[in-house]
Amino acid sequence: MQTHFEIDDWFIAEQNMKAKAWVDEDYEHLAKKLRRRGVEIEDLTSRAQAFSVAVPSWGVGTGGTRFARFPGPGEPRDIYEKLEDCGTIFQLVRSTPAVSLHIPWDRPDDARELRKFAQERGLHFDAMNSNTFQDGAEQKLSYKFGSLTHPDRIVRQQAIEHNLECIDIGRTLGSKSHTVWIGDGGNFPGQLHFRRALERYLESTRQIYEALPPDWRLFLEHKLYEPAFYSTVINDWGTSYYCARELGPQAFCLVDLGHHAPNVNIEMIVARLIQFGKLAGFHFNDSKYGDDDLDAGSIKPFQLFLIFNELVDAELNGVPDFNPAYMLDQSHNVTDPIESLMMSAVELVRGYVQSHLVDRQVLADAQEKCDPMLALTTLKEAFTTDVSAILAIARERAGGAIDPLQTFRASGYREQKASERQAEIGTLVGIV
Ligand code: RM4
Ligand code: MN
Ligand code: MN
Repeated sequence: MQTHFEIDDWFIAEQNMKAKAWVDEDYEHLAKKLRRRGVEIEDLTSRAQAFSVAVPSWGVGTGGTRFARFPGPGEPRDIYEKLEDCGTIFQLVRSTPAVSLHIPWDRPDDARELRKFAQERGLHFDAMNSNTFQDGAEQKLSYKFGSLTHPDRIVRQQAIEHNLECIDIGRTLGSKSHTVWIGDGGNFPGQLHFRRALERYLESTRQIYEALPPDWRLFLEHKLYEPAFYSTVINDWGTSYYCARELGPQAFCLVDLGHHAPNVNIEMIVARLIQFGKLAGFHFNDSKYGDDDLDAGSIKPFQLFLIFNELVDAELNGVPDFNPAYMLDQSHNVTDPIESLMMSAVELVRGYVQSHLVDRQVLADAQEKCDPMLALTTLKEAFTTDVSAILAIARERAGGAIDPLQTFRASGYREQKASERQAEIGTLVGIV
């Protein structure tokens, strides 16, 4: 008797048969159009197949806001069930082979066993994430007034040790990076001594840095506000860059798209960090107002494209040691998290492939000849090209679904999980 429902590969193949003829026709047509522009479609399809983005373990549960959380049916109740859902996302879209864990939310009893469980689903572990923005059940001292920058040395020590534990777990899981995002900051003017708080941050992160295995990277994640509403210690990329430089060559700056003030030119921040050799990678999501954690590409798809345009430019330029880590970091409050994560992954591959369509020579000439209209239309030509057929064929060739959303819904996966995962998991307020 099978107790854990899985989508069969033959079911995916059967669903693909229904859409295959139309997709092939679209693909052939697009191939012809691209050839006119001197682009070989197969190159783009291989690039689409090579693209990968990590899924956050906390993204497969329904998120919430400060006001409420409305759980969906069949939510994963533990890390094993979360990995099952991550496995399903991977099976359908094929571009999400890695999972990023948050400790203590996903602290494994047996990290070796967890690694094996993931491997059996074709998954591996991406960056570890520490959590010193909440008080955990087994924790002695509170982070209410800070963690790595807390005025009390003993609290800072506790936060440092938590980060060391994350690295330790990550070693067993085969992870190669550790992300530090802290909520430390002040809610009122005068609450914090700005310079002293940053000094403490550096002093604490230095101890974390020193514990890194030699082949690991440390990712420092900035965010302008929330939970602190007046001042945040690591509030912007400049502060993050300063700290990464102070720490050393294994420290980099992570860009979460939601962690900037509205209208900030994020693609330019990306270019700066590439130029300074300090771009760690991304937490992809989208937002209208702040750290809304909406689905990637849902509000500002052109911005997403422009970010990929910088990344592809660096890739094609052969920028040394250019190796950005891609991850989704979203909170799904009103959608099925599996559907959101699948469709977000698809949007990232779209931005990546479209960026490869930019005629770099024409763009460079337009820049040199001070022709902003030609520069913009060159970008727009790539951005407005519908590459959906390339994405679909790339998924199909890798054994995934031509239409992941329709295939997921037709499989009855969520309904099956709703009956398998009966236990009440609560309606707590919060991000997860
Ligand atoms: C933060 C930040 C971190 C994420 C937490 C849950 O705003 O984006 O990366 O781990 O939320
Ligand atoms: Mn993030
Ligand atoms: Mn965030």
